[in-house]
Amino acid sequence: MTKARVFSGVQPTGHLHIGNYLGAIQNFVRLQHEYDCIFCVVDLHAVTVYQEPAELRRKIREIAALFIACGIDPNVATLMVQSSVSGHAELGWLLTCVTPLGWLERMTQYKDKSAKQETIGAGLLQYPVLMAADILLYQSKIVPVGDDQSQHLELTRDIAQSFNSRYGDTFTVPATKLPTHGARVMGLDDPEKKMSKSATGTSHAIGLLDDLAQAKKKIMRATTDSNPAVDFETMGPGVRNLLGIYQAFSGASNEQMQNEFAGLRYGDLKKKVAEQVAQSLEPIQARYREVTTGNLDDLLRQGANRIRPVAEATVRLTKDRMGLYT
Ligand code: ATP
Ligand code: LTN
Repeated sequence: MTKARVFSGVQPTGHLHIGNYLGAIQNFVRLQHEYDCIFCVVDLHAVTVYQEPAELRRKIREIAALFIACGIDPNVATLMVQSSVSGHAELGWLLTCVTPLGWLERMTQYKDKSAKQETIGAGLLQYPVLMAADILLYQSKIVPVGDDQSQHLELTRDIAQSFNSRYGDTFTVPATKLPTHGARVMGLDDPEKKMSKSATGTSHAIGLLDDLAQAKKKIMRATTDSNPAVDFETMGPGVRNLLGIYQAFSGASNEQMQNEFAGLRYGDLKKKVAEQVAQSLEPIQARYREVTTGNLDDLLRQGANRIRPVAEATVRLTKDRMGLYT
């Protein structure tokens, strides 16, 4: 029996942090043996805001190397860069033409990102249609992402269903796969805000490649609340976030969390979280240093070559359904 397809993408912007790992990449690693997985560095999404060209190229390789360092086996899953398969952009256009503008204007990520910019590129509005194209291009069934992407996944399903009902069955309607713990890791300095690559605070995020002593210090400085010790009934968002990070990295059950942390003073809670994070990041950083750039380019090219025929078949089918010239 053929395995169901999984697709997900990560943008080559900024440094990957533990939110990206716990929200998405940890699930990539878990799913790779059970499904036919494609993990993609989505560089076409990155250029919806200006990227310095040489830096962008460096970042693309950094993300691909981190995928491998986190445990994705390029002999098992397909690793690729979005812009090396032209079907992403092509299907993106075809789907743009069946997407009402109002659906895109409602997207909260668009509203947040456009509010921060003086001039807004049209690509920022179209961004979720390109994401839908990424997913639908490979007839993906499952899309592992963090919770911030749930709205974009709903839109993807709406676009697929609306195309299917207008032109006949064409696309698989995909399901969102969130992790049980770590679906929304919050900023250490401000637990009301999602941990983000683009935030500027020095103690906001823990990068996967952060110096481990620095990473521990950031956790020791994390915002908590005015209680002295962990109380599962009354804890605020900062404490909940630290416990969530611990549970997502360690895989501890709710009962184990209760036993280990109930009544623990915040200083000791932070020490345990800091140790757990350092212990989990250490092997990732060691593997990252072993991944070589030369091989990486070959792997990414092979990944794209292997999967391109699937993309071409979907674009051909879509064009055919729409009455375009194939
Ligand atoms: P930014 O962190 O700047 O908002 P992004 O979310 O746009 O970046 P990506 O690198 O493309 O960036 O995200 C990769 C994956 O990481 C996505 O599946 C996303 O849902 C997930 N993710 C991002 N931030 C978090 C977070 N704080 N907690 C859990 N998952 C996250
Ligand atoms: N929009 C996502 C990145 C992304 C993606 C995708 C995720 C682009 N295409 C396809 C899953 C499937 C983000 O900003 N995190």
